[in-house]
Amino acid sequence: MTLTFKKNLVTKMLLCLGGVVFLSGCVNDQSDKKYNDTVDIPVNQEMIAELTSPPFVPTPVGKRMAKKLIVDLEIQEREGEMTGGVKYVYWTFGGTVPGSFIRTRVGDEVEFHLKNHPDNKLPHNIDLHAVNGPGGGAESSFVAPGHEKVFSFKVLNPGLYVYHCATAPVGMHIANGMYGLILVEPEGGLEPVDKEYYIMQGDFYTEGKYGERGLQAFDMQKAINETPDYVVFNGHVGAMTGDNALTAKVGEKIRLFVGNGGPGLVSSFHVIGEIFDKVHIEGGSMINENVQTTMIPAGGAAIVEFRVDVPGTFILVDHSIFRAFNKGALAMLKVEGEENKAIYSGEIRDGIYLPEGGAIQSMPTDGVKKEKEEVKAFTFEERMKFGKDKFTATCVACHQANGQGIPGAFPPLAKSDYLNADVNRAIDIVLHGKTGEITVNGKKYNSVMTAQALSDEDVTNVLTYVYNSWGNSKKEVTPEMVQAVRNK
Ligand code: HEC
Ligand SMILES: [Cu+2]
Repeated sequence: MTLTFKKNLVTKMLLCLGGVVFLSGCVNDQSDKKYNDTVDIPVNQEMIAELTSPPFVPTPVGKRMAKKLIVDLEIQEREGEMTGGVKYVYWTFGGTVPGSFIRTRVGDEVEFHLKNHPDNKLPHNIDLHAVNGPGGGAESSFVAPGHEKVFSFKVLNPGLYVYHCATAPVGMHIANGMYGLILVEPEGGLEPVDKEYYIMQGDFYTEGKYGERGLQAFDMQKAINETPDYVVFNGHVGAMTGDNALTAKVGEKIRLFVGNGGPGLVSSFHVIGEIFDKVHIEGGSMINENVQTTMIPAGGAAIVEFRVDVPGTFILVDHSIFRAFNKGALAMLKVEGEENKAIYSGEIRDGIYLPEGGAIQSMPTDGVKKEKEEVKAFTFEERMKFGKDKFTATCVACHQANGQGIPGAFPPLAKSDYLNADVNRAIDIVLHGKTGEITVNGKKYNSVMTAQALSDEDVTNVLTYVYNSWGNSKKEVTPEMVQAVRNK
């Protein structure tokens, strides 16, 4: 890495000598010097990075020297609750949305270990906006389920940065929750404060409308149209309200690390009843003061700081206000302590801003599946019903809710000539997965379908459902047919 930088420098010097003076680098020795100092900060010791789940952040770097920092991040695809009775399959960095918070300092050399849990269905990768390198690490970190990738980078620029998955279809991976924040503190650390929290906004696109119960599939068309059903802080409605509200005491200095994963919307971040004393605009080095609302772009961040002067419940919102009261973009900061009538004489009652049906929910953290005895289908109707459930749980992430697939990435199952031509081949694909080029309805696909760990009964049901839906050839698959292919 150091070598490449040296080479860039040489090139730059040659350009300067050649009389190309419009390059600011030629006249600005100061910034070059600072840059080289950062690149050359030595790292002698190794340290395992502390990673935290939102809304918490790791210990500040303080005065510590630059180190080799080992980051161990596991990708988990897991079902969670968007709001009361509404289930969603989240794709996560570290089991939460947003993903684990990573805290570094300038000069650290990060050795990144990205692990894709063997129970996952899809390959993923990571693009960290704090990286100087192709794809922000994405090109070196593409990892299949059951594998681990390692790459490393030198932390050069201080600031608050977004990281996200950049695997095709990129928008879909981000929409399912694959984003988080990495903080790069300057030498000597950020100024100490009393409380720090981690908040990240995201928009979600579901088949059903807001509050519609049951497991909700991702809706690609709504995502393309940028019309989310949910806009939330920290992955689901009510992640930081009621008993899960953020807390502080009167007189404390609060620092919020606020990110926006998108994928679609820009956030107008605002705390009702507070003024930001300081905002690190866009997470960079410029500081603005006395700010009411700060813009956080999709794929961007901001650090906001304020002192809480009086007790009460302060509501954090995206000030595109229907998102707050009708789509979930609302959190609470509860401040306890002495009243100060000189600053504010009045009363804010807890809970008045809760949107209808905004019950407090948390994402399950155990990830343990209950073993149930398999219920066998006796009739065609039962096969269709069980098959539909299995399809929704297993195939829908790639082939989509109506089997339409995603152009260029996942082939359609609806009216698929490839599917309808050969039932044994379809059984084989579901049992063993598929790679290599295939042509479906005149379009070429060359990708990977991972083997699905399904029983003969499951395969029978899911393929019966697929063959008898969306204009397909209405074949009925039997367990005997599946068994024959399995034993081949
Ligand atoms: C991880 C994403 C993924 C999941 C989950 C998945 N598939 Fe696939 N599927 C693919 C990809 C990618 C291909 C194309 C493979 C290739 O290019 O060789 C494919 C191909 C197929 C094909 C043949 C092509 C066609 O369109 O007719 C069938 C049939 C199929 N899948 C059925 C299923 C069924 C049924 C399930 C659920 C039990 C499922 N798949 C789950 C990604 C997936
Ligand atoms: Cu991903």
